[in-house]
Amino acid sequence: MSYTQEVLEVVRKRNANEPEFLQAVSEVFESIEPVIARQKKYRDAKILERIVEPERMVVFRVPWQDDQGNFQVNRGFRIQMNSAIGPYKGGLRFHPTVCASILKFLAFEQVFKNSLTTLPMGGGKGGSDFDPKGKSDNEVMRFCQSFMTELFRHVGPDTDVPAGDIGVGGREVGYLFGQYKRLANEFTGVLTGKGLNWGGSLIRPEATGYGCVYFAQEMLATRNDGIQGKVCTVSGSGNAAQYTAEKLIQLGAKVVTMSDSNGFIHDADGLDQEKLEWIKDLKNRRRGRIREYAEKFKATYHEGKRPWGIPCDCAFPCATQNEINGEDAKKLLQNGCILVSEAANMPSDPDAIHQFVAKKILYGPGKAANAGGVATSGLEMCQNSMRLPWTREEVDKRLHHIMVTIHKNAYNTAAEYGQPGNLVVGANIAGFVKVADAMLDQGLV
Ligand code: NDP
Ligand code: 2IT
Repeated sequence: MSYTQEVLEVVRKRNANEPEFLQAVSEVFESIEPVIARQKKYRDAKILERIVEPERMVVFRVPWQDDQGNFQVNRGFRIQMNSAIGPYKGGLRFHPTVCASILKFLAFEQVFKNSLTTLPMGGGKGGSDFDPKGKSDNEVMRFCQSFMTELFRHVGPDTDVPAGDIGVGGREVGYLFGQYKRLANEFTGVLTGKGLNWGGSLIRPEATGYGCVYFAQEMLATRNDGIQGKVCTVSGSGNAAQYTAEKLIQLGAKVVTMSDSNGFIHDADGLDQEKLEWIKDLKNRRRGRIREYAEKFKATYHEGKRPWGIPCDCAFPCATQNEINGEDAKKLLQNGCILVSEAANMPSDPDAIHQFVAKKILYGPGKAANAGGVATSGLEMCQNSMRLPWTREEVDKRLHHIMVTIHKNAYNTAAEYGQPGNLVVGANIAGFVKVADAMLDQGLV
């Protein structure tokens, strides 16, 4: 049994009830096998055993009061996974499914993703099983204040810098920041994704989606192809999905689907900026359901279904983990899909990934393709430290350059390890080596 497999066995035993975490670890370990085989130093220093163990996990009670005056209790988490190359950095997710397994998988992915961005950021993730759906702004505010009342002692601009993820957007970051500021008596860049009037960076809201499309352009360029005119399916209708669709529309692609957890809409004519603005208002302000799109525009609504059966050239999963399974992958491939660029984290399950890699389509795994979000968070931290804001053009130019660099790094690393075009292997190896070498440099940490 190889060293990688030995450690994986131990990880499986120790975390038997954490399927998402085990899925993420298995994928990375499978990819880095050739590096581990070549380099005895990682085994000698037990780097794999260390890298799967969070440096620290904080779990806490979040008591709050709803609008009726009833007491409510949720569970809060922060996983501080790895600080070898910088302060812990990663989003907060508020969703009823949040648990240790999901946050550990996200924190683990974040370590390698942040390493790929070229910026000095370690990996972390946090959140709560709180469900913001159907809650009033006041309820969300009270929840966020209670959440930060505990979290504030564990975070800081040089320690751990959270941001948004599912269920955490500008509104939540605002309430969290306000409470941090009261408790710490400091105005610092402790969170990213802040409002533009109080330390936020231009392009941060757009960055995950725009970056994912820039990554897709880089993949297409390796085959002398471009995004213009491509029929694209997008899942989700939140932050990542909205700005993936926006950049695709700007570049002349045809976006034919969007979804939420209840179903998807199919607009065969394609979305334009006006229809997209309507969706932004629906989701960000009115907080309605995607079904309403089909009542307003000429489109069909498919309750309880995902959009992967709709024929497309390119697919952009922008909702959640494991939203593309083996069956979905088969449909996509049968319908002639040539590219999958992941704005979501781990949206393709292992069966789907193996099919995409085997068929040699252009496949951009989340930790590379969606790294533009956290990279622009890194740019927000940089602007906060300088106390100087950059223009929209400046941030967008840097984001674009970072996505080109991530693609080049993953592409070249895959070729170096004898698997040309396999960006799963390329991204995992490139992300891993930088962190592992930093851990070696820093001794037994
Ligand atoms: P949002 O909360 O803004 O939007 C999430 C979208 O995904 C909503 O349309 C939501 O539908 C849908 N969704 C959530 N859970 C499920 C589910 N279990 N099944 C089906 N649909 C679901 O979150 P983001 O757009 O920020 O996040 C989307 C993905 O992008 C996540 O995987 C996240 O980790 C990833 N990501 C986000 C980044 C960021 O900066 N925000 C950066 C990098 C990655 P509904 O409203 O019905 O719940
Ligand atoms: O998954 C992710 O990279 C994010 N949710 C963004 C994290 C961040 O710190 O901007």
